[in-house]
Amino acid sequence: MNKKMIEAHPYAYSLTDTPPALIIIDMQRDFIEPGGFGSSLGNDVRPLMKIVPTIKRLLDLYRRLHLPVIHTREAHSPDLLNCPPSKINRGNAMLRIGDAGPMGRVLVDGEPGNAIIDALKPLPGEIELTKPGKGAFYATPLHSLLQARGITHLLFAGVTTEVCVQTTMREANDRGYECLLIEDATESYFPEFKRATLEMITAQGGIVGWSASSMHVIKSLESAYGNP
Ligand code: TIU
Repeated sequence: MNKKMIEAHPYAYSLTDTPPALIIIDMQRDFIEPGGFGSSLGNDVRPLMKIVPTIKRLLDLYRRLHLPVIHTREAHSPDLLNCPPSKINRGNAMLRIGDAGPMGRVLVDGEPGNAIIDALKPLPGEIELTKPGKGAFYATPLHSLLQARGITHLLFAGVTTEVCVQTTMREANDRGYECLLIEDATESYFPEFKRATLEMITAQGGIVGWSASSMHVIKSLESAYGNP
């Protein structure tokens, strides 16, 4: 394996001199803890906790090597003006966006449930981006933030695999980014949807991008960007 490659599916992912950004999608209490938006939609949120140590390992590596990290949160303004009625009214949720729940108003910026979980809390200086949609490019400055830093390669972690992670990866792919989804750093309420997403992203020669294990990602980043 070349020094600047990650062993990946469907084939090796090439790194460049400009390190890939780690995009950590929506690791917020609303999706991961009982009583938030995820459970109000009828989901068992407990399986999502199991990726936290893996994401923490990646985050620790990124911090140690001073590589770029971007945290996202699905969040609406308190007046809900950036939340279309279609999103509020969709489905039959016990708690709708903007309603008061056990962790404050659901999916509203600044509420306790909207915060990123303590274990993965952004450090001062790290970019924490709020997004009103499922994709992190829609109605956010993400593309310009990345362009300003010359970043062309993105590694993805977070939840949920088939909703916000996949949507963001597809948005990024269409904008010309080389995208890789870290297999054991993403999770879904539906194991079969996670599996299907990994397959559909990497099918057809990597139609949306690559996937790799955190072990291979960490090993390659250490080798490419760590101290010699
Ligand atoms: N419901 C679900 O699976 N996901 C979301 O609503 N948002 C994210 O994936 N972050």
